[in-house]
Amino acid sequence: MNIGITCYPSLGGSGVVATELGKLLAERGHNVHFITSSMPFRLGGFHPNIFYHEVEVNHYDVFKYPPYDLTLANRMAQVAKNEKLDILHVHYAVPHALCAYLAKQMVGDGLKIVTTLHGTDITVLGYDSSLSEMIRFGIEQSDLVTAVSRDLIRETKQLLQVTKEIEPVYNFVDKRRYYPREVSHLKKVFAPNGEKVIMHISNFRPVKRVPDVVEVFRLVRNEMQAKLIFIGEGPDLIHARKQLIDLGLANDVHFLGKQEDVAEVISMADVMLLPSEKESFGLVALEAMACGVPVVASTAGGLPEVVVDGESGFLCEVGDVQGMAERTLQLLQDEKLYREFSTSGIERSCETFCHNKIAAQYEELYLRLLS
Ligand code: GMT
Repeated sequence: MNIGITCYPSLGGSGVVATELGKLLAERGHNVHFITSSMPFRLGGFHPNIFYHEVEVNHYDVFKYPPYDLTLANRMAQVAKNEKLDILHVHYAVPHALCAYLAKQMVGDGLKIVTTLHGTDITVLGYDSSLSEMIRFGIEQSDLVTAVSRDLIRETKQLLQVTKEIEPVYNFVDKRRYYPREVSHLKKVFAPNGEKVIMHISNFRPVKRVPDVVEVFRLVRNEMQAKLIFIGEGPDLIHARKQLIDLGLANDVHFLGKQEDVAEVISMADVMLLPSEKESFGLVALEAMACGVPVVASTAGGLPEVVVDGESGFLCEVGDVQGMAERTLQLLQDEKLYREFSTSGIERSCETFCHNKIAAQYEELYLRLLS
């Protein structure tokens, strides 16, 4: 098949999933055309059947706001025609599903539009009345819609009164890269006295509840030697830094910033902490499980579909920092329990979220659409 993919190419779960899916589809023999505003950061390297079509937005004085959406739709239509695309798979409803709809109006019904909902396109933007009608329209007009968890489907239908069928297709992890790595050399640097490592990876936005991460760490640190590692960047990072200094914990935290490939870094963690307010899936939780790292997270959104409470991690109500700290300590202080959780997370990531299984699921949906 000739498959076009549009996503947000910079850091972020939806861009990661879209890019990794494109690479898998190319490995499986399809021609994959990325239509994005810049090179997707996870693309890396040379792939003989992956092509990149940049969306270049020109600036004219006549426009107060450069018309990115229209330029994207125009580029999608060009690529669809020139490359004879069968499928245009867009990740994130806004504006991508709408641009794809417009492109299809330009090239005709032969082009099939698949839209994948990732989370904030519904759980944040869906509440914005200046966008919600448009999001519903984009979903209804797509030939096929998928969402990364059942909880996201429930919320989409409830919030936007969408009648269209939405297929659940979970995110995946590539087992060839995500597995428990030997990282004693890194542990010597970041936890030189054998301290336990608690890790948080996110875009440090309010929905991630970064102050809860700091509070859980403080409660854990009261009981045992531990280090906190932050990966990623975002608006709440600066507040977390101040909070840690005020608590006298500045020497127990490492800020590693944005990391393009977290597969190795995650193996340094003993527990992955994800106390989010909203989380339609929680790719980081899955990546941690694949590396044998138990997760302590909130029960928000699709997290209970990823992490089995009491098996591959512990889930607590949003804001229950005391509970999260207790669960983290339980894991860190009970070696047998820790090993069981670690093994269970690895098995679950291989069975339910295996990269080949999910790529095949998308392939089947594409074929169903084309037949
Ligand atoms: O987590 C974010 O804020 C980034 C966001 C995105 O759009 O890239 O992530 C969303 O999509 C990811 C991939 O499907 C999911 O793993 C995240 O759970 C989801 N984020 C939220 O729902 C807040």
